[in-house]
Amino acid sequence: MSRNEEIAGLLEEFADLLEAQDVEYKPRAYRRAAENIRGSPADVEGLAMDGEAAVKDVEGVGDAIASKVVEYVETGEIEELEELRAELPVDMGALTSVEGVGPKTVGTLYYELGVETLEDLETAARAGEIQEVKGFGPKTEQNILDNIAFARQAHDRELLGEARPYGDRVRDYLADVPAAEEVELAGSIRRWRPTIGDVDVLVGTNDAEAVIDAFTDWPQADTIIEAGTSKASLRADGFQVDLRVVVPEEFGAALQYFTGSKDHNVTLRNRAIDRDLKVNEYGVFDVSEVDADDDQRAGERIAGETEEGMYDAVGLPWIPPEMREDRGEIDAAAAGDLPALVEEDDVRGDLHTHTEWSDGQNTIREMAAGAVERGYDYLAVTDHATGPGMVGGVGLSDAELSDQIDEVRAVDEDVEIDLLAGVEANIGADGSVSVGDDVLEALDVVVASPHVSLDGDGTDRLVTAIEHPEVDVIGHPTGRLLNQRSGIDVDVQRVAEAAADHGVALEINSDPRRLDLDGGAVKVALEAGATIAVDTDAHQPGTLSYVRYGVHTARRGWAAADDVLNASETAELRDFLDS
Ligand code: DGT
Ligand code: CA
Ligand code: CA
Ligand code: ZN
Repeated sequence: MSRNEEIAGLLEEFADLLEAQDVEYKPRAYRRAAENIRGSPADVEGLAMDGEAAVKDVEGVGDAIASKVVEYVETGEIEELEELRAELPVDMGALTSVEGVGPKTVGTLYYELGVETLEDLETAARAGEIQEVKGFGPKTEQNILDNIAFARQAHDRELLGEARPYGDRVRDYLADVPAAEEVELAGSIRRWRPTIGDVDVLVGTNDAEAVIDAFTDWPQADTIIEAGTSKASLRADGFQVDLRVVVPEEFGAALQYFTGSKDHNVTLRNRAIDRDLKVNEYGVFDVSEVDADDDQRAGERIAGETEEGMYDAVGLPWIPPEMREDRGEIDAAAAGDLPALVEEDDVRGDLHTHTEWSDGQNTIREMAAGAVERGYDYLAVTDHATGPGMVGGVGLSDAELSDQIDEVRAVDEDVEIDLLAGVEANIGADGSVSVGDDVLEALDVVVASPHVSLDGDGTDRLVTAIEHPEVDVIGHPTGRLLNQRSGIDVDVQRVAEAAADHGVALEINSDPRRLDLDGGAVKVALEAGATIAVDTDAHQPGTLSYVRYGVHTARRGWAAADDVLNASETAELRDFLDS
């Protein structure tokens, strides 16, 4: 598993701290390098082991940054960053999560008022100290106060897209510990919830001590929160990681229990009770002969080693973790109606991507190469159209879109996949679509997305866009940004019925900051007969890999491959787009 995300995060922290100290230019360079490392298909840790020159192959990475990446990979820290952290001991992540507070503000408030944490910030704002600082006023102070509550609640949970690569690394690390017989992630991260409270990991072993020792020795660990005989918790890079250790005979039971969700487990337990069985984290027990219930392991143990065995003991097939949200999955399993969920390999292309024609970072050709590398059959280029919500000249005019169609056709001649000419048009507050009809007609794919007026009820607006004869896909339908804004309210049932009627697909935007639609909405949409498109909204080839998060979100919505537009073959896709 690549450590690009982690390295990018460090460089971003570097940039923030430099910016807080009013350093010019450098922060921009660090951010650019971070973004390129994050999106790089190459394993930057591997490059670092080959030396600085290899790291400099990544675009935007010069001598200074390359040497820091190598230093980090070799020693586990960057001295200059450690010094900056000591000089500015602020909780940058928490403070900058307050809307309107950037790294510069954090620096100023630290040097002027000693603000280090969100609590300090709130105290200072309430005491009226912030409005006294040069460059601030009563209005800024009030804004900060208003935004603290939201930031505080938002900061409790990490994005799946940040936590999951981290979880995968903990799991891989523990899997290499000789005493560990089985290792699995559990909890919300195994269910692929869009946000994660903590990273739960479970190990089956006959030598708990060895596993816990190895865990607390994990080089990534910053603080050990607790270390007992059967569980341990630590903090690393702002994540809390909870380890539980069980004997192999009880691994399946513990995995089932600690995967949750709580509601799923309650429904499962009730089903067991109806059968004179008891389900808990130690196994499934036949308690028909047991009176008192104070021993958790009382009764005849009929399952516990595997998760399949746990479900089987209560008369059910194994239920995929993404479905375990108590949305009817236990009844469906009992009836033999579990869908065969879509898998990442079923996806044959991406229908929402950007290039440097709008705000993407790469050429059409480079994006196409990224899609070829993923083994796709097709890729739609859907740069932003100009219109409401597009600032700074990002969006393309109708004339530019026409030029782009020619360029897409030309590149299509040279590449192994089918390139589709598309656009991401803006859905106005009234449901209008921001591109001329003749251009829309000439395009293969029209994605229409809301980018402005992202509050209140947006159902009518989306339905109006769906009724537009040229629209094929509704992009990120609610416009939500996780931990930042909730987006428009949508009656998914109504929107999905309209989408089904008009042959329009509803997107799962796989960008970890969005995951929009979410799993619950996908389930409603599919039941109403709609088709889903799992798109990445990639702005560079590397983030085509976000499809992973979209596919698992689709699975949370019970989607099978034939519910997903871009799991279909090119001919079938074209039929959908043409009709
Ligand atoms: P999170 O961490 O907030 O994203 O959500 P989870 O689901 O990972 O919750 P967490 O870490 O508190 O616990 C992991 C799993 O363990 C949870 O999904 C179900 C199970 N579990 C934990 N505490 C309880 C409990 O008190 N009752 C039941 N039935 N299950 C529990
Ligand atoms: Ca958890
Ligand atoms: Ca936990
Ligand atoms: Zn978009």
